[in-house]
Amino acid sequence: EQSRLQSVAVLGAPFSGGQKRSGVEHGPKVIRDAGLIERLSALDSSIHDFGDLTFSKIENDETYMEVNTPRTVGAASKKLSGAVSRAIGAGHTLVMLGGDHSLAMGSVQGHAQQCPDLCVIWVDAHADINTPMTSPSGNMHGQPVSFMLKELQDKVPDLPGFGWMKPFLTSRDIVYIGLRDVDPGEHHILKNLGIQYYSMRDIDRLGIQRVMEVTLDNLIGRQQRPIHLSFDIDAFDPALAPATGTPVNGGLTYREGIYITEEIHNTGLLSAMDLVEVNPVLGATPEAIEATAALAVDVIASSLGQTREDSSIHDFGDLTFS
Ligand code: B3U
Ligand code: MN
Ligand code: MN
Repeated sequence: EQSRLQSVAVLGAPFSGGQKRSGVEHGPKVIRDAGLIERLSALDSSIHDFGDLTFSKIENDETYMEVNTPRTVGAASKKLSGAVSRAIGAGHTLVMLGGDHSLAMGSVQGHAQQCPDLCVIWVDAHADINTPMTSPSGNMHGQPVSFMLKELQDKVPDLPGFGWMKPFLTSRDIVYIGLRDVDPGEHHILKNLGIQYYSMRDIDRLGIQRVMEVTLDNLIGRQQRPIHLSFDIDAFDPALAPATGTPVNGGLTYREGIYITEEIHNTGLLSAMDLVEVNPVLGATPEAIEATAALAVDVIASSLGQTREDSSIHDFGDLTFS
């Protein structure tokens, strides 16, 4: 039936202003070149490629309270937020291709405009919950979660470029998976707010199956609600995803990563996802770049229903007999 077909919108966000290493703005191109749209077209959904947003550089974007390029980052996320909100409002499941992880401020906020009761699963080596005061780098890709959380409202100053954004999420609405590089200030926030997280050590202890069971039970066990998956490719081990800005040893295996996305798909509640931090300029060889991009495609396809058990139906056409 036509109306039961899930409709997926793919939106590129070639933006790198949330950190200092150039190249991550080419993420959308390499993920597309790795065959994303073709792979999604094989699934039981209709695919709408919305192309890439364009972001303009803001001149004289001076550091503010040690935050780098706040106006540029704020304007990019504002634009992304509007596009995401429209796509979700039109009934699509949204796939955002980054770009650096500061973009999640825009994508999650835009998603929340349409779905105020959403919850977030943040798969990452990093917690990205520094405030401008705790950030060791001043890079906004290490801070997006602090801007979303209501409980941190007093801890996050009003930055130029962020007048459009008010905190909209509570600390009970987010779960982290894959953490292994958390700054002291971030750890303090996680503990203080009682935020649920599963570090790589927790995955070692519990296994990924149990981690997903508890994650989903906590977020959607009592009430069904839309899921926003924010997937940073650096959650994977650097052996699998070398082309990224801040690789950290000891990451997710391929099977752990895909198990996460399969379980999220199986809830039937995935409403939007980000795939961020693929940086082709940082791959040492063409093979390293292609492997990272192919992994990103696998993560997205699996989130949207590609399984390891049953490949989709292939139409071999008709034989002809003479
Ligand atoms: N926590 C550090 C490093 C970092 C965060 N996110 C990434 N790296 N990718 C920071 O700068 O906030
Ligand atoms: Mn991140
Ligand atoms: Mn990260």
